[in-house]
Amino acid sequence: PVWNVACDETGVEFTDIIYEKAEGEAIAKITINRPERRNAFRPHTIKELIRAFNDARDDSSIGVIILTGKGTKAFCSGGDQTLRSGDGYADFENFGRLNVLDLQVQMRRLPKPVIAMVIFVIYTCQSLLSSVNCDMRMVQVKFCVASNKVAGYAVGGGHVLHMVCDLTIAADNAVFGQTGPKVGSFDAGYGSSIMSRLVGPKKAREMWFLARFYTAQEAEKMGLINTVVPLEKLEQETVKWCREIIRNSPTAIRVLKSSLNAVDDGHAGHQELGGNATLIFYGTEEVFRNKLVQMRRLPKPVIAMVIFV
Ligand code: 2NE
Repeated sequence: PVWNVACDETGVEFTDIIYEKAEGEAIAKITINRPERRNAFRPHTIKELIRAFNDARDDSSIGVIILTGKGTKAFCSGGDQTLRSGDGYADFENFGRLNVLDLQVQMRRLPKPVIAMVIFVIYTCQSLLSSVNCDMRMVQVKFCVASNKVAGYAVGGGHVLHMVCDLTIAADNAVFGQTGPKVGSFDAGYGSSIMSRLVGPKKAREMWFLARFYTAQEAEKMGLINTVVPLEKLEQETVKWCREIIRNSPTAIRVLKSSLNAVDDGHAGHQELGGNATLIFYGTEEVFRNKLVQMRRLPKPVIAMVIFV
């Protein structure tokens, strides 16, 4: 696709992420843009991610959202460890409040599929690229594979983000794992419960207690991700999955997503599923008839006065 840079209703430019929409297609792409920190997120990054996901949710022309990381090395390496203090994570515009759990909830409840793309490599060695007269992407990929050093890390809180996504498509250089217990942190929320659902309780214990890293092939085998594709095919394959999803009924997908989550999400899951039922009900002729009857029964205007005490 042709990706056009997008913004949200605030019009304020993004700094920590790149937000794009595919021209003429129902796909949005959100890229964490802090490659110098292996795409670690700070509070400001999370605020921008929340803004972009909100926009993609409200834009009725968007049916599916890709989440990925910028650069050669990582999808996301979790919370920015340089910003940690006794107050949590704090950056220039914040006291210690990372809000990443809010982002996870938002992604989980978003009525459109979110696909983690781990990771799209753009090698930025300009001299190498300009010196060779052939397909740039192939040059990038061959160089990275030959160097045998590149790995698309989805680790720590970045690993949790991919788990919260509905689907994960990984390049064959991707690496997955939790690092929290090594660096004095943990995610005992979705980071534990969703993982246990995905890979089973024993494997989840292994992942958290030992804090090892796993290859894309191992991750696929344990059900942590959906598929592994060669690096050079990653975006192509991810877009192919997006197009297949978009061809199907958005309402069916919306209700299925909330239904697949409902059993794990308790009251909140029930509420999400129930909200979808109401939405569908509002489109029925039965509601229209009720509204007419109700309006006819009201002889005088009724004014609600709501008092905040
Ligand atoms: C990701 C990984 C394995 C990559 O290793 P490598 O060897 O490819 O890169 P390197 O040299 O470690 O990192 C390159 C630069 O990125 C910074 C590094 O400090 C380094 O900076 P310079 O020395 O070049 O200045 N960097 C990497 N990850 C960072 C991070 N998360 N925060 C700040 N700077 C980071 C390797 O870098 C790694 O293991 N990174 C740390 C992963 C980690 O422990 N993340 C936090 C887990 S806790 C969490 O995310 C969390 C949670 O548990 C609960 C709630 C919210 C968040």
